[in-house]
Amino acid sequence: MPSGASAGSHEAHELRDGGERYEGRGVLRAVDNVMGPFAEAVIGLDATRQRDVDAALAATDGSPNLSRLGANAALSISLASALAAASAAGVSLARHLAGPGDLLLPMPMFNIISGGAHANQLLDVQDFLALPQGARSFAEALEWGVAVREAATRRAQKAGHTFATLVADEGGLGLPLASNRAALELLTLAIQDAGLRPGADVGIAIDVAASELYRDGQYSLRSEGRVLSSSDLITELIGWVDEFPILSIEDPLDEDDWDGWEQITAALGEKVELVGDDLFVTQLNRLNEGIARHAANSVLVKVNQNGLVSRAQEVLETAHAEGYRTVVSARSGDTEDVWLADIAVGWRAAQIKVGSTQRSERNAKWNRLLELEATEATTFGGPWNERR
Ligand code: 2PG
Ligand code: MG
Repeated sequence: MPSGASAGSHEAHELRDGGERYEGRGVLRAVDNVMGPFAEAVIGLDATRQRDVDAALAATDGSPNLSRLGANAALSISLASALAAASAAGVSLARHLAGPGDLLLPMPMFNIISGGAHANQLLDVQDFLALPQGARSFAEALEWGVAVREAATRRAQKAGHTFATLVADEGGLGLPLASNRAALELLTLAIQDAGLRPGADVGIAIDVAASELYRDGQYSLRSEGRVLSSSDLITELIGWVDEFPILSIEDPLDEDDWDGWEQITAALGEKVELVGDDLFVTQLNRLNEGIARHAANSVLVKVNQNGLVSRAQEVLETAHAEGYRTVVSARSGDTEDVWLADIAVGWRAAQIKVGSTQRSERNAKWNRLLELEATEATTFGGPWNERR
């Protein structure tokens, strides 16, 4: 099961063993819960009835956030059920999830430079991503993503970062740059170096992961030695949007700074995608609150934040029905499993983010998307393609 280093505090509960083994991160208790109470609850159920399987898991746990038996334990069975149903029908997981509907290949977002919890806080902003807004197919988008990633390495090395071949948790470059703006500059130049036009072929997305910067009502940009109020941070981000080809900002503010979220949505929501990750944590009640308050215009969907496949799907479908965009996402701790790619395609998410074009747990998912493009009847889409 995936696991995040910069997890939101409202996520479903991930059960770890504690103690000394694996520095407390073992999952033997979660495995016991899979083999014991959860197995008892689902053996004999029809795997094609995902909602029934998930309802049985939720009832067996009995807590609102799967904190008794573990969301990681529950999700392993919930996903296994979807995979079993697809396998029994002899179709891909993407096709099983879509039913008779169309398969949509999502617009990928490639992590190029990493900061925050994924790169020992070298920079405050966690992800600087390339978004190949002008690509006409997933295969072309992937080529462009790789080209930008490679160009960024060369540019960083030329600027004196000898160790720019070493990678952060999601395969991006971890660089001790002077400021967050310096990372935006480097990424813009790397897009050019790759022979692509910033803001036309490839734009920029960032994940501020601002909950990690928030203490006592203030945001601290430690790499720049600055402490900002919520409205100062909004002004700062508006400045970045004016200066750089930024199309998407994830978690610009803390997970409970609802007022700040309302303000930034009013200021930028018409021109920039504002994605709630820690804000919504793939939970329907939090998404509904965001919709009611006009906070954000897009939701990050991570199935392990919820713990149940059908409930994560309900969040994505509610977002689509309410005009919010969707970005399906891997975690910083992830495996070479590829079901996430099928989920994004089967659920018709607009975008997907699984890290960089380095590290096998990242490339496994990009490769699966290539495979789906080659073997299934799909269309490649995303908000930016439709706008062109
Ligand atoms: C995020 C994710 C993936 P983590 O914040 O969006 O980049 O990170 O899995 O550490 O929460
Ligand atoms: Mg995030």
